[in-house]
Amino acid sequence: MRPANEALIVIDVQNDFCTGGALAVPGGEEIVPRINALLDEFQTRVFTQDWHPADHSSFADNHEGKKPHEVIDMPYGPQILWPVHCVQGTAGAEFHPELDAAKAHHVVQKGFRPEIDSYSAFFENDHETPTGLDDYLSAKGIDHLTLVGLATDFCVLYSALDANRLGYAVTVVEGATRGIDLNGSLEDARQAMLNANIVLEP
Ligand code: VGL
Ligand code: ZN
Repeated sequence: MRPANEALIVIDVQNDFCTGGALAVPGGEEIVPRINALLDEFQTRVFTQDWHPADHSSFADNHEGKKPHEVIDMPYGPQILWPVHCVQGTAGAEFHPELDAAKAHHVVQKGFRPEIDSYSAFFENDHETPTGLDDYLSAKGIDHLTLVGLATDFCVLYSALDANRLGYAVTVVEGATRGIDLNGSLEDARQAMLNANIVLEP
């Protein structure tokens, strides 16, 4: 068992990010057994859940003439457009059925405001509006986070960088992540995490 100052953060292991899902990450479901094994090592386990309304501004379908992976300018900066995914209350938004989700102590739902996306477990994409996770962890005296989940180059990356900026020691278990890899984003993500002194474990 890890000490009480450590927490496991399981990012977006949801059906829509697994094979057959609306925004499938190659091999997304392969990480589930590894994550289930890790859960028992940690005294604090937090899961995040991408949780969008149907009219969410990150969906290409909600922008006339736009296709997934095109980039638009939002008031908070550039935003990649995605296929409709993880719509609140749909099967695609549920955790993968083999993930031991009952072991979560706290679930952070994010991306529920139509006008702003939220990749990070800590802040929306304006890098300002907090999700409350920092307060939750700080109140427990947690200062070391291990991150796993989907996708390495988006929600895991943003969560890891924000956690690092907030002063947590951050480890990403790469073998328990999978990436989308848009235009080299997976290698860029690895470099950004290494530059921030985030520990990448196999
Ligand atoms: C994610 C794109 C859109 C992720 C979520 O979980 O990495 N990526 N929404
Ligand atoms: Zn999303």
